[in-house]
Amino acid sequence: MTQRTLVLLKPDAVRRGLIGEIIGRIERKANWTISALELRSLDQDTLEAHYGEHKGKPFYEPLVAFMSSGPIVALVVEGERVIEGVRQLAGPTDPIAAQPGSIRGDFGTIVRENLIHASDSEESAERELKLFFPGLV
Ligand code: RTP
Ligand code: MG
Repeated sequence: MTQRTLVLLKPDAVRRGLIGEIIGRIERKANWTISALELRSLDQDTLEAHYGEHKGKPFYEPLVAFMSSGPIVALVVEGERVIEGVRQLAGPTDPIAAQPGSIRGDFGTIVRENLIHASDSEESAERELKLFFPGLV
């Protein structure tokens, strides 16, 4: 099943010089393709739409502050079962719980600064791709 997913390299990944490392792991996966890629800063409206499901939770405000603390890299990745696959490469949300070999397990520090976002379902992917890359066909 060929899918598309939205991946964000969060501000900690950019600040720490991990863009190449993380994108390299995605590229090394056979038959996955990067079909869009951009370095950008996120405004409050985009962040509110993107993380709307977490509004009201105690970590929401610090999450939005962190996500606007520097530029991010947004990418569209497509390929076989790529939604599940990039989540697997990323590892669990909490880097302490993430296994070595996963991106968060190898480089993550605290739960908020966990380097990467990847869409978690086909519905999320569709919504997030429209939000970040509205021109995508
Ligand atoms: P993401 O949405 O960024 O891909 O991460 P996720 O699905 O693994 O985790 P989610 O539950 O959706 O949480 C979104 C992001 O919020 C930050 N977070 N902080 N307790 C906390 O301080 C806390 N919990 C979550 C993380 O940056 C997480 O990736
Ligand atoms: Mg999430």
